[in-house]
Amino acid sequence: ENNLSSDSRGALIVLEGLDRCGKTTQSSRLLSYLEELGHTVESWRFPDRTTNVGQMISSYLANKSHLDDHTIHLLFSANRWEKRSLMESKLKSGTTLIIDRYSYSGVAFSSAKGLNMEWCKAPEIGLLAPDLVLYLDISPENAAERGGYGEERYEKLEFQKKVAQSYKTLRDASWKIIDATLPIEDVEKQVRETVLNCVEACVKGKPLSELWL
Ligand code: T5A
Ligand code: NA
Repeated sequence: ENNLSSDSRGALIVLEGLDRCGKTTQSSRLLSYLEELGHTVESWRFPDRTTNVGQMISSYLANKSHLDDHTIHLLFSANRWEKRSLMESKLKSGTTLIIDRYSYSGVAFSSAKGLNMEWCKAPEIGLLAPDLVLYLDISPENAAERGGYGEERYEKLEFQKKVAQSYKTLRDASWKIIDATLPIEDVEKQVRETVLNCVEACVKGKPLSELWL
């Protein structure tokens, strides 16, 4: 029996990786899997493009508006802060959250532009710390081959190489590295095993904690 959330809080599970690594695909599969096991679970993503802040971010990513690098960094962070209290209440009421991108994306992408990493981390301090970060590991070259990049601002091979380097410096004990170059079903298998092995142990009796650890 796998009780991720019985008589305890939900787990905060984050998926991270380069553009095209397969986060969206794996989030929805993990959601269905945990639902089938009887868990209360929701799938979220950042940026949350539905809010006012999220619409500014979406316009920036589509190259329809231009913002100073620091300004857009703070908007990405604000977009997480506007969901923080809901996130906390969901987790405390036993809902597990699967989140497609989080603070690690915020820091990895902005620092890849040359912004100071400590400066990038500062506005994330006090957001909820994930119990588990699934890093979908793929080389920038491999990711670029997946149907090619679209029009979004960061979907460029040279930039993604810098993002991959930034991610490496952010790894901590909550991270599990998943081989994202395998077929979708094999990636899914690794994700399931990691979630079942780690999350119950992570969450049992462990209070919610805050970034930056
Ligand atoms: N950003 C984000 C910041 O700069 N700061 C921040 O704080 C945050 C939160 C938007 C951008 O914003 C940046 C990062 C991003 O550049 P987004 O909307 O999440 O972020 O966009 P992406 O992450 O780029 O979303 P993608 O759709 O490109 O990638 P996914 O979700 O990782 O990949 P997915 O699942 O959609 O799959 C991509 C393609 O690959 C195929 C899929 O079928 C699909 O065609 N695929 C596979 N092919 C072969 N083998 C597999 N195992 C495959 N898995 C999926
Ligand atoms: Na995506």
